[in-house]
Amino acid sequence: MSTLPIPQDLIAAQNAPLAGPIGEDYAALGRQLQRRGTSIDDIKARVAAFSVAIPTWGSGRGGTRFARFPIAGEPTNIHEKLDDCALVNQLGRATPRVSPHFPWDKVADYKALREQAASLGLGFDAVNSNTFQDQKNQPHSYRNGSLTATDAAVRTQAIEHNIECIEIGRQLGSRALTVWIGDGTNFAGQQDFSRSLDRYLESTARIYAALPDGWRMLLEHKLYEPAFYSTVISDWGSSILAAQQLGPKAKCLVDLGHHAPSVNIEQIVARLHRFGKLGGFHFNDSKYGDDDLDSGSINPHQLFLVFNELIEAEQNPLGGFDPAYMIDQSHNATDPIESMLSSAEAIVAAYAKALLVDREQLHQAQEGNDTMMAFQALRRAYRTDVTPILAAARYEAGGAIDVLATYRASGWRARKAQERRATGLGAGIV
Ligand code: LRH
Ligand code: MN
Repeated sequence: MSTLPIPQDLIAAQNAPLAGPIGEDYAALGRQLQRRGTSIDDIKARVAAFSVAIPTWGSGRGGTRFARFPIAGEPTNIHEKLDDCALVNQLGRATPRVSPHFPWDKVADYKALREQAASLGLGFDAVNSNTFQDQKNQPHSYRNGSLTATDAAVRTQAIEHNIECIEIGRQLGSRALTVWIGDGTNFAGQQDFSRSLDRYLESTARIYAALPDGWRMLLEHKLYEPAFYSTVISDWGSSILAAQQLGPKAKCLVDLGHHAPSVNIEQIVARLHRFGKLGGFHFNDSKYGDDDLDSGSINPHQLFLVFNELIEAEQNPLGGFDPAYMIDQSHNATDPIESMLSSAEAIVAAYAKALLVDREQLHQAQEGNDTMMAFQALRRAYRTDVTPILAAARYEAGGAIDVLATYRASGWRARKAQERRATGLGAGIV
């Protein structure tokens, strides 16, 4: 029996004055979609079944290399992070899984952690390893790389950490390991591009060999940062070649912030699916670099176009379609819970709008080279306000019609500010 963070009747009280108006909006949109030959209830059912995982590190304030500005009542350990993530799911009803990061979320008893999560209605999605920071009394530093370091002892340490993450994930009920490494160079000539990649392939093959049945290894590419001249796995090309070399359990993870400005990410999604290597996503948004801003907050149209490709892939699954949907953001300026609530809603909205694309009309226009009608098939879906569908799905699942207003009415943050110790000033992502 799960003990949810706030009383359900608080949510019910907040919903009461909104249920009527949302019902009217839903009925009106239903009539509009009916005229398009689409059943709003079908879309609502798909929306209700959709979910995205949230990052444990997203429940606290994030920072940059310059500074991190904590807020009173932010979580100070994984147990408090799970409480906050459970509230995001209780209100939004779209985030029943969390993605943990090790050693940030390290505990002594993972069975107990799994039980705590289950009692909060949460499960665990992909686990994330961390060989981009040195831990206290760590035998070997990652200053010159991790899985691609020239020093075999450093590589072995990084490999063993990833295998330890798999073991932890197994205890938590996870079925995937996300491997992102910052390995790269700041100067031309600093490392040999091919020998670095060969060391990556050799190291990841040893991690791959430790994957239990039914597990996946998600390779996350990133153009730059922390390395600013070259990055070993810098783009989807390097990632898919490595995944193909490693084997069927290796797939590619697309972090929306890990590309050069104006790269066509939705096309990368289509390509990875075409070759059976679309493993998952880290949803966020960015204007310049890996800004880790709230999903849909800068470029909601791109998020829609990514989901448009995902619906096409789902309808044409080829060797299989089961990408892991996860959020990866750094909440430097908002209440992290509010950012995760609004980001999850933006992601579900992009999915719902993509479901509204008249694919028959789109494909016909594409085959007939009717460029404008092909574009209009997407645009008509994109400009549809799907708010009533999302709110109705949340309401019927016991969630909040207005997630932010209900969160604020709960007084959760103020209460936690009383209960939780203050977290220190600092800098960096967490
Ligand atoms: C790297 C990254 C990676 C995580 C980290 C928190 O930029 O996207 O996915 O491990 O952020
Ligand atoms: Mn990421």
